[in-house]
Amino acid sequence: EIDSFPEDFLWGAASAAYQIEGAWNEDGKGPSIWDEFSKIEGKTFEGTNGEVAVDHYHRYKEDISYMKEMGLKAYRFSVAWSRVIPDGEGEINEKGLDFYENLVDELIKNGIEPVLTLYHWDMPQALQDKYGGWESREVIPAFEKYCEALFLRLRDKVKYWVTMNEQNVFTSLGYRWAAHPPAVTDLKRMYAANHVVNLANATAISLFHQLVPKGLIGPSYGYGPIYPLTADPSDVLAAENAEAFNNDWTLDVYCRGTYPKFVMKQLEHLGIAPQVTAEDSRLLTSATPDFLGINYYHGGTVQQNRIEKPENQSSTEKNFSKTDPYLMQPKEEQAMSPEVPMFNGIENPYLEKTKWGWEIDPVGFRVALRRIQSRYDLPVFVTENGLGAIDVLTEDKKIHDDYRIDYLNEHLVEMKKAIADGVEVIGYCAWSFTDLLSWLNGYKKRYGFVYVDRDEHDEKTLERIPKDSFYWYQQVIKENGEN
Ligand code: BGP
Repeated sequence: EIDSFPEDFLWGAASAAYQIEGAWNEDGKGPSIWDEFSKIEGKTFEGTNGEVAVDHYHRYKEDISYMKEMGLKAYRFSVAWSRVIPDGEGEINEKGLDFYENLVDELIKNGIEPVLTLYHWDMPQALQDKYGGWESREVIPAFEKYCEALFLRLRDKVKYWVTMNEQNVFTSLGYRWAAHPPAVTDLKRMYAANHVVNLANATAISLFHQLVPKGLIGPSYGYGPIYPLTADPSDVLAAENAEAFNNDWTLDVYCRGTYPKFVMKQLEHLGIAPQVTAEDSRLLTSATPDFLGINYYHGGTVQQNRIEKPENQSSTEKNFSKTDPYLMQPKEEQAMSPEVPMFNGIENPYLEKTKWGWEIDPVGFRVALRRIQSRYDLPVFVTENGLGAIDVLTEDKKIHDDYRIDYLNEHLVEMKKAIADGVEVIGYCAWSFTDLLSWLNGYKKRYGFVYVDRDEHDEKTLERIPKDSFYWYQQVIKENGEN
């Protein structure tokens, strides 16, 4: 039947190391940029951090027992680089590798397919200090060594691998909005870092294809389709421009090995383009992902820019407001942005928003999947999608999160339509399995199917309590999405 989910569809849920593990300095783990960043006053929500997080490091067996109860087919997690190589490039810490092998064994024992993310934003602090992190090509061999250690240890057990999580988001939050480490506002450095991440991604994929021929690997990209505000051709052009800057800029490199010419020309004109050598181009075109991971939360809407370019632009640091990572929304104060004359982010009058101002747009999910299929023709793995909300525990210890069920259900309906449209989707990982640390919103903004009893600064009992959505998703999986 054309409009069903495939038999072996991977119904999953996702997480990331810093957001769940805790045990930040145990068993030889080195500090990551997030361990350090969260100590800087005023940087994270109420100064909250991941030192304990939801203590998954010590409770992974309990967490997996809930996954089994739910009937989960796949679980996406990330490896903390500084657990495996504490200073990022030196000695391998066997205890770090052991933890992830034990986790993988426990998943497999319970019939759950592990999906392993190599980089979910927690660069070893030592590499940030020594080389400037992703800004420097020196981190590429370090990343390769780290990947090799994991490929060799886990290649017989893990089939699905993700290289980079949302490079568009971590580079723009790190270098454009100064909201994530290294917390600067410098577009030249942002584009330089993007290029190095692309090279590291391609290096990891090449090595993987040599060492793990039976496995599948790809990056996870935070994708949101761009809409024009009106049918005014200038707004339509603005949307094309925004799509090129926001999405093609990264996805073309992943899937075709080339940067979009239009964006490159603009960056060259402004003197902020990355340096791409002939050897870089050879590497980028030679390493193609096996699938494209997509994290979908929402897209964005733009209109032609109506802001006059200010005279005497200055490149001095501006007080940028924290903004939505999924859409580069050039504002007046962003005088140095190449996007300023080309498009202007604007509210979509047709869409409702979450408490955190994220648009709720299930149809956009179908649009996203279709666009990816037609532009890149690669299988898609939905590696994140979910609703952040304030969940209230009732007196009898229940969470009635019907809002989350509605949100997820609407997205599944659209995903199913996209599959019927001809998009090859191999799996869907809801964000997230348990509640966990939201990078900038602490433990207030919850996403999990399983509630975790803790507050910003009070670890309380860390008890796990399945929410209503847990039982709903259990049923979805049981019926293979045919509800
Ligand atoms: C994605 C990240 C996840 C997760 C999610 C929700 O960008 O890959 O790690 O955090 O967004 O974001 P937030 O916690 O900011 O609501």
